[in-house]
Amino acid sequence: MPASSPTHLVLIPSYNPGPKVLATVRAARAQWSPVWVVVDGSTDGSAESLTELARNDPGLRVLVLPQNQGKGAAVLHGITLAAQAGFTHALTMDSDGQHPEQLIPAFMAASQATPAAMVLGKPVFGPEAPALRVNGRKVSNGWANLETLGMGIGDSLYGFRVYPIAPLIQVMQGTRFMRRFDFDPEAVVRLCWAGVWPINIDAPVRYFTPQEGGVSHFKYLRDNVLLSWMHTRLFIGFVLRLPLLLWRRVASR
Ligand SMILES: Nc1nc2c(ncn2[C@@H]2O[C@H](COP(=O)(O)OP(=O)(O)O)[C@@H](O)[C@H]2O)c(=O)[nH]1
Ligand SMILES: [Mg+2]
Repeated sequence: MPASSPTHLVLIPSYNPGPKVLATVRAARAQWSPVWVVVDGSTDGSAESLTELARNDPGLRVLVLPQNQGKGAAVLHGITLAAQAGFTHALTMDSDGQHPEQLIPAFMAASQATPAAMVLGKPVFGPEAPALRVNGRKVSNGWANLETLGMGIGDSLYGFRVYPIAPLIQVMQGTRFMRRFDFDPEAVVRLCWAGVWPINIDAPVRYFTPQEGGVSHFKYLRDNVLLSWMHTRLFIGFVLRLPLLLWRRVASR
């Protein structure tokens, strides 16, 4: 029996996820109830197959956005409805089989023990992980730790994490960014600024070849331009908040 919670749900944003989506959602459901999937304007028939799966499973809810809006927008759609339904925390994970669904209970337990914090997955890469993705994130992590004055972000990009919903909605309502691939790093930095401290837990990440059913919508040039622009505006935000961050640093000693 999967663990079930009235406060913590699993939220899976999904955009043309490839052949692993049904197995991924089933594996998440085997660990947790409820699981919600936000189908983000997918054109691959996954909305239909997931809706069919949910028909016989009261622990699974499928929300369908008619047009693609981006990962952050899909998460915002899900957490807004989740908050209305009384949930306080959401574990986000990808729909393409890359994330360790067996760790859902441990991440939820960490969040339940410290509800004011966010619980961040710290990726443990296998030998198959592309060097470009492994090394590229070091740049984003360096910036994120500078922008938060070393509040302890283990990884800025990994989407396997538990967010407290109310501060995340508040942070997202305050900006028109964070709607696409800039969601994960901007969310951790802005939540740190809002006083939500990170807890880091190691979590393996899997990379699949296209033959194994691996799909990625990460576009190296487009998304790195998006991330560079994101860190530029976060750096400006950091400079403006420097007195607050320094004061908090001193006060926490
Ligand atoms: N890239 C992208 N992912 C989206 C979008 N909407 C939802 N997602 C989901 O966000 C997650 C991460 O996307 P993915 O392409 O796997 O990125 P990668 O794992 O970093 O290569 C997956 O679960 C996607 O299905 C979108 O518009 N673009
Ligand atoms: Mg992926």
